[in-house]
Amino acid sequence: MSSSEQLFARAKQLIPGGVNSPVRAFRSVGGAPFFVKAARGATLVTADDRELIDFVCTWGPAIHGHNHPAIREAIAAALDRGTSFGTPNPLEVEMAELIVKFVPSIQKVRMCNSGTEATMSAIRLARGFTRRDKIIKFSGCYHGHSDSLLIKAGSGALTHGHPDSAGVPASFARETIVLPFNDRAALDAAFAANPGEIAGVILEPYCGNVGFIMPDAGYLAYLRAITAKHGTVLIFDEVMTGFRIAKGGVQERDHITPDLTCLGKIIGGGLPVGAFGGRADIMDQLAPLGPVYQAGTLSGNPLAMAAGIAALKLLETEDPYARLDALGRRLRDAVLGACQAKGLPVQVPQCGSMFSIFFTPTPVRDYATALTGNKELFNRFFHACLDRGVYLAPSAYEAGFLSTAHDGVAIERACGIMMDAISSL
Ligand code: HOZ
Repeated sequence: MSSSEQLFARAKQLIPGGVNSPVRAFRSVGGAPFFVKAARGATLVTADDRELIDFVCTWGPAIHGHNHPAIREAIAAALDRGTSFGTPNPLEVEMAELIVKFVPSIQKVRMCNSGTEATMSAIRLARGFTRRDKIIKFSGCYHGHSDSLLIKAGSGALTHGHPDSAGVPASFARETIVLPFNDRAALDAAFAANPGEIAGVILEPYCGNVGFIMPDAGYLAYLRAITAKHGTVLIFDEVMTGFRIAKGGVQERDHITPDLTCLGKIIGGGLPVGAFGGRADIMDQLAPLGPVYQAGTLSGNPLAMAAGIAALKLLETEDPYARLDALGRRLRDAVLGACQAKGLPVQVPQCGSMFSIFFTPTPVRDYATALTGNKELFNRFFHACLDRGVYLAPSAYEAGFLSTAHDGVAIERACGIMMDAISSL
């Protein structure tokens, strides 16, 4: 038995499914997960001493690669001063200043501990601010696992065939209207059918939890206009895209100003974190200023703030976005070329350091077209890559991520492996 197999056998005795987050269990792609004992740069080191080129990047945070020296030093320095104070600390202020500086729509920000907390709190805030109950989300968008949002959800929920989770009361689900992404007529109809009732519209402006999907030209501007017209709070979930698509996220790249934005992942530099922010008049409805309650023992944790500040400062000094996009295009072209040579229909949506691979002739622009991807073929591709030393997300419905560490040798090696994997299918 390998070390990973032994660890998984022990884990399954005590942890449901042997994992602390469902997609990690490999159930969708088949086989058993490997355990990782270390990571550096673009590489994971498994419990069995295999080295894998990693395109999961801890599901997005590791934009500088794993275990970057500047982030490690920042954490070590913070550790010397203490791990948690339960009082305001100076690093929270520095983090807030950086977020407000870079994310165009954010005037005030509140830190929390995960993307799920950020989206859950933003929804409550939108409801408290508008004094309305209903929200709109889009099928395939995943905003963490709170009750209002785990309906027609992507990511692990879709991967495991439960886009509507058990345990969400029907009465809660009734307050969530689910629409197809990229469909203006569906938006018009939902607002017409629920006049004065919709508190917020939440979306991943570039979807990353049903594979990677970009909005049609003008769609985000349409959303901005219709929500403004109806006094509805527009919430961008930029947990994945924030500081990744651009320093200021999709809103900076596409020049759209949402009312609230949810962040996570990169802003924690690899430690647990979340944040939500936006218009000052909305944010000031939060306790202690206003009536919308939200709190957290570890919110603004000094270690997470130190790691996140180091990660954001590196983005400021290195400005890696053109380089990351070139790496993304290199990978996309390699996959497209290999599939063309093999006669396999494929779609490879990519923007900057996010991408995904759908084995389908159909352009992917929403949940329904994402499902046209050949999942069985994806699973064989996934394992062919893994056997050769490249780790992709173990699901046909997750995005891939690149980091600044995927340059030179790593990206060329990964492209060669992926092309060979495709020719083996
Ligand atoms: N739902 C996460 C990605 N979209 C998976 C997180 C994890 O398994 O670590």
